[in-house]
Amino acid sequence: MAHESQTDPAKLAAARAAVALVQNGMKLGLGTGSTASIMVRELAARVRAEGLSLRCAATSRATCELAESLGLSVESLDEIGWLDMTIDGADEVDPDLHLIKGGGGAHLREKIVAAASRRMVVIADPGKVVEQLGAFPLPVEVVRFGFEITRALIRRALQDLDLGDCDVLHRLRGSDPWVTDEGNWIVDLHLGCIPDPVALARSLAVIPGVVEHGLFLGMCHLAIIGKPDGTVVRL
Ligand code: ABF
Repeated sequence: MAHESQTDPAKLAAARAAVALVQNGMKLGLGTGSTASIMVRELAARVRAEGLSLRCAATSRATCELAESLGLSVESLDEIGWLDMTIDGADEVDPDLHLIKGGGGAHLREKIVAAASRRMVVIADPGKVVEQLGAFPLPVEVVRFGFEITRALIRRALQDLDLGDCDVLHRLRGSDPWVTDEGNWIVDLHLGCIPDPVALARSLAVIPGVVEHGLFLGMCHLAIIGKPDGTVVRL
């Protein structure tokens, strides 16, 4: 277990501010990643201290294991149903609260959980705040069957949007390759910038082998950005 002294103070500040929004009886979605892990630890501490009764759904096996190890009750999303709030990290947050997620490879479950939530709260450090999305490689989860065809279709979609046509722009994650919780592979799109996230999201969504991309558009209701001095900014 990470101790507070080892924890990034900006991530801790964001996590604490989000956990302060949790109320007794809530149904909660638990995100994935290092910031979300800090949040899960803070949440578990609050539950222990205040005896809160919560029902939680996790966005990854890793988060599920962490939450259960800390004594939180984790159920499947279908057992719980609609959620009051999800608290999750992000790789990039733009001024419209559009996000890139999936650096941790969990964006498929993260998006399903976010879609099931009345409110999605993103917690992040200041390095995640950008003017325009795209410096962080955009993760796209793809099924293994027909992978090369799917990759060619992704490449064509990028060409059509003038987002480049070089193979190096879309790399299969991992040499093995890396496998998601749902048994799929991930292609990371190294685009540099995404001038029109809505158009790109639409183009990727209609490719048959694409399961889900890491653009979260119009899903985030509040971003809490922690600062190293322990304060937060709400976007
Ligand atoms: C998840 O974890 C992801 O969608 C995102 O890729 C990542 C952010 O991780 P961290 O908080 O470790 O930067 O939320």
